[in-house]
Amino acid sequence: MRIGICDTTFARFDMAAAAIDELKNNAHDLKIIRQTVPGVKDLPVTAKILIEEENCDIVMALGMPGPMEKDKMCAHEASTGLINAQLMTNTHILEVFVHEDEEEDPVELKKLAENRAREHAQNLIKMMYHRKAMRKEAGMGMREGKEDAGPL
Ligand code: RDL
Ligand code: RDL
Ligand code: RDL
Repeated sequence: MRIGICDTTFARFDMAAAAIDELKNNAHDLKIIRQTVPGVKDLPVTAKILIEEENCDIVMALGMPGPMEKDKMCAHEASTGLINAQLMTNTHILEVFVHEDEEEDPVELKKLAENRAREHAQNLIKMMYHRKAMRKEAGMGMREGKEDAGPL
């Protein structure tokens, strides 16, 4: 399995390192190809290159949208780009975004970023190696990085 990881220098925490650590702890036959770019709007083409030129089977795109209105616009544009890249390549790109204003306390924000990156990495493992494990979580109110909402 070839796994593409793209991340940004804009982010205030190295989410890719956490994701890669989690992937390596949970699967052995994987090769990681990592590309770092300035910001979230640079992620879609990077993910597409990882798929088409580096033959990645799946990609994680990690980024941290800032708190300003223009940052949220940027994040939405990046997200749309990531969805386009998935549709153009028929390949999953897991969007791992942590909005800087999800937590006020920097210590909590760091924890959230680390946990969200790790939990999306676990999702990737389930999607690529253990489809039945993901099926078992259908409708269970799963979240990444914070407590699960849980089923109704
Ligand atoms: O292509 C170069 C930049 O335009 C690109 O890297 C942008 O994603 C950078 N960027 C912004 O210009 C901005 O206004 C980012 C944010 N906000 C942001 O909140 N998070 C980012 N990049 O990762
Ligand atoms: O690609 C991995 C995730 O980015 C993707 O599964 C998202 O759809 C997850 N997601 C959010 O990131 C979010 O902020 C979801 C919601 N909100 C939501 O309200 N409902 C979802 N997913 O099903
Ligand atoms: O229900 C509370 C949160 O799930 C909700 O506020 C989400 O929108 C938070 N969130 C993001 O803002 C985001 O960019 C989530 C993700 N990404 C995500 O990938 N997974 C989440 N929440 O569970």
